[in-house]
Amino acid sequence: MKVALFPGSFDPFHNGHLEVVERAGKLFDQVVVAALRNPQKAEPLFSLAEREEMLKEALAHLENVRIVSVATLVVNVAQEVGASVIVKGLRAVSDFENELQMAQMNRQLAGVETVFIPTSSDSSFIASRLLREVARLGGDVSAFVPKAVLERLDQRFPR
Ligand code: COD
Repeated sequence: MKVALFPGSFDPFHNGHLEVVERAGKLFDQVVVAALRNPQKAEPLFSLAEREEMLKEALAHLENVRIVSVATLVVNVAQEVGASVIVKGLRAVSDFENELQMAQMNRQLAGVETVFIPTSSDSSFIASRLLREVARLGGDVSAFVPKAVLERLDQRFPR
């Protein structure tokens, strides 16, 4: 069975992420979506437990997808869940340099390959950072996030 790992901060999970999971689900037997702590980012808006809950609700319609949340190295998670491939989304050339470096490091560390899924133009501009900012300032992000995420954002930032 070919298992792929899709790791991210998912703070919050949005429709760009969803597109990557749905497309990866067609390429692999199982996709494990892992919410992780990105050590290079500031304190997250949602806790790991909250992000895991939102992921479970937003991805409940996909049979070959499972969710984990962990605070460790991506390659450790890949080994734990039996994934031989890491899936990443690519939005723009600006993503590439950093993603290439991580792919090379993860391959050196554990022999895990990385597969890049280029985003569609419909979702390439969506970024968790922008969604947090728009929601915090009272803007409407309903077009960019699954219902489960919108509900949590509305609770956090009542409009
Ligand atoms: N459309 C499609 N894909 C998208 C979009 C979009 N609009 N936005 C983001 N994505 C993709 C990203 O390209 C990324 O592949 C994935 O979705 C997750 O994105 P984020 O922003 O939620 O997550 P990041 O980039 O903060 O997550 C980074 C990791 C948590 C994977 C990284 O920090 C990490 O590996 N951390 C663990 C520690 C570790 O192993 N470090 C060593 C790395 S070599």
